[in-house]
Amino acid sequence: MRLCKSLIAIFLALISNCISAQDTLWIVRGEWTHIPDSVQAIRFNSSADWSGINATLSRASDESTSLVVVNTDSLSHTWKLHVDEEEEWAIEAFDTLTFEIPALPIGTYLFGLTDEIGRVLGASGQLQVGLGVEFPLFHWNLGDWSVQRMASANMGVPVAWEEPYVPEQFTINERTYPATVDDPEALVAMNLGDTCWISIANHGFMDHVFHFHGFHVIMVSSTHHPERVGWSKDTVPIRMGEGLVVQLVANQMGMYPVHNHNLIAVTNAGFYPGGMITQIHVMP
Ligand SMILES: [Cu+2]
Repeated sequence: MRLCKSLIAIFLALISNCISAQDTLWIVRGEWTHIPDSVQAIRFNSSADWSGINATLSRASDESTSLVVVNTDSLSHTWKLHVDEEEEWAIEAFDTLTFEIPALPIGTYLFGLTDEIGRVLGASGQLQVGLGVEFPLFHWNLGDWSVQRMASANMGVPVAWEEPYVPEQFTINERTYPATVDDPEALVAMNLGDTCWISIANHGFMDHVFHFHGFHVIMVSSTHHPERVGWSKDTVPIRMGEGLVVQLVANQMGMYPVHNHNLIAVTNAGFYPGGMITQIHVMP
């Protein structure tokens, strides 16, 4: 009887594991209304339904897995998982393809469309490998946006990459402050004495740097600066295209801001406060 119960428990655990692992991503186009100027955007979504928020993939470490990508857009795209070999894949309009995700060590990696429209319209998410197992996990996908450049790229106008880039929106998980603190993935809420990991990916077109108030974080992994693993810092640069993981120990109570140290990036179209600000809440 007991054996039977444990077999049922294992079976249920297997089923729930299958359900929770995101095996399919949909390339979806829609109107992005999370920033004040609503604009046409493209996302990697976790279902065929449009969401302005890019999906997150989660995989165990050191295990190769597969991923199905469904392109619901009327344009063909190319996409890439930004790991060592930098292999680029093409997917035709309305096509469905299966790809292999290689075995990877613990860390945060970026994936996203690489064709000009797909990239500028913001289809880019993070692959979390071996995270959320030991400690609770939060994640921040960083983005910077020129709405005018998005609108003209969407009309097929080639991007003038050599011209000055003046983004006016700065997002964490495709939201600007104060909406960032309504996002349970971006707001770091913890109990005193607990430890969490934060998985950060810079999908934007410029480098960013985050300042933590009240805490130093420890670098757990970094795609661009592996030599910094183990460093304890209160200010963390995240290079364009970088994925990194930091560990935060809630050793004091209270509410603390975390923000981009570049002051233009803490505004919404020039108005402060906005952009890349979130908070750490430590409760008793
Ligand atoms: Cu600060």
